[in-house]
Amino acid sequence: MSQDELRLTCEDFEKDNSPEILLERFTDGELAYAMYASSSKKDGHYDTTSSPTDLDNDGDFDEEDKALFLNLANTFAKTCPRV
Ligand SMILES: [Ca+2]
Ligand SMILES: [Ca+2]
Repeated sequence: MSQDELRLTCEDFEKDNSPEILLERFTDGELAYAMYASSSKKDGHYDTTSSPTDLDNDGDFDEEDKALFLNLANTFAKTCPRV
């Protein structure tokens, strides 16, 4: 049985004084995919995602995957220190 791990990180790697939320998925310790969310208004509300990923494993990337990730990002963002 494989081990899946999800890692969420707050980091302002676009250097625009608004942190991005990075998601990395590891399967058996190997990075399977990574994507990030950013806040277009820099107000802590995450509404933009990077590269598409099939988060819900139904074979496509669509609004469901995007909504899933943005929900995660917005929830996690509440725990991030404010810059
Ligand atoms: Ca940023
Ligand atoms: Ca999908």
